[in-house]
Amino acid sequence: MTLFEELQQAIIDGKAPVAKELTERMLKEGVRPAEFFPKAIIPAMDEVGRRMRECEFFIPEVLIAARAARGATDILRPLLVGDESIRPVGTVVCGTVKGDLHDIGKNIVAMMLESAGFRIVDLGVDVAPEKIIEAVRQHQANIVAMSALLTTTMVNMKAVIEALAAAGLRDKVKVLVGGAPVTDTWAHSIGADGYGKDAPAAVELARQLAAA
Ligand code: B1M
Repeated sequence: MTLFEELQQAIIDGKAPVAKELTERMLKEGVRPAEFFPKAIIPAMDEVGRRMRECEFFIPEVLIAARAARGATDILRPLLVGDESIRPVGTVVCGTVKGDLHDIGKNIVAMMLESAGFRIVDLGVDVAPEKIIEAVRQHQANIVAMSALLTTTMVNMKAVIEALAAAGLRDKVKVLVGGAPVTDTWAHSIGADGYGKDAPAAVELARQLAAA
């Protein structure tokens, strides 16, 4: 088993201390922080999702796996973040939409955006449209990045876009959306400026939107 496979297994098994230990060991051995996501963390959580679908895993197992993934990402976050003295490429207000508590994907996207030079204002999960409006105003953000993992909460992305328009902010910010059930077609239909299928795509799109 490779160390990436061992880390995947530790996350699936919900062994947070093992996941942390392996992450630290792999970093010492020269693995680049960005490599952990496609090679261990994302495939592990995909497997957790498959087991949840097949009713092999229930909420407690999923939660402890998520906690183990978090153990690894907490170590990686500061390493992915760029030098703070560098002028930010743009300011992104991000969060998981109202009613939705999933934050692993959103955190990865936020970390990768941060490492690409964006200033991040992360509002967390279950974020109401009003909180986003307030943060856009307060931080003079130029991008709003929303994540949704549930088909039942995707609709709240539309509510945010409508709230931005009602507050007179729609032409001041670009809106980027993503999350497992979100598609390009959905993004277009709600009037978003772009859809990122994964974190690297979100970074690419955010760069284009910030430059536009
Ligand atoms: Co939930 N859950 N969950 N869950 N959960 C899913 C999403 C589900 C698909 C599982 C399943 O049935 N197979 C299903 C949704 C079904 C649907 O809507 N069609 C589901 C359900 C039903 C639920 C509950 C309703 C279960 C219940 O209570 N009965 C409940 C809802 C709670 C709520 O939110 N109100 C619930 C709860 C939970 C936990 C709390 C236990 C836990 C979340 C812990 C946490 O996030 N802190 C959890 C988890 C972990 C999952 C799965 C297993 C994994 C999600 C994940 O972290 N994936 C998930 C199954 C799955 O998706 N495989 C599932 C890894 C992550 C890296 O991927 O978030 O997709 P993802 O992010 C990717 C891309 O989507 C993209 O980039 C990321 C990196 O590449 N991306 C963006 C994400 N946001 C982006 C934003 C962008 C651009 C790209 O631009 C802004």
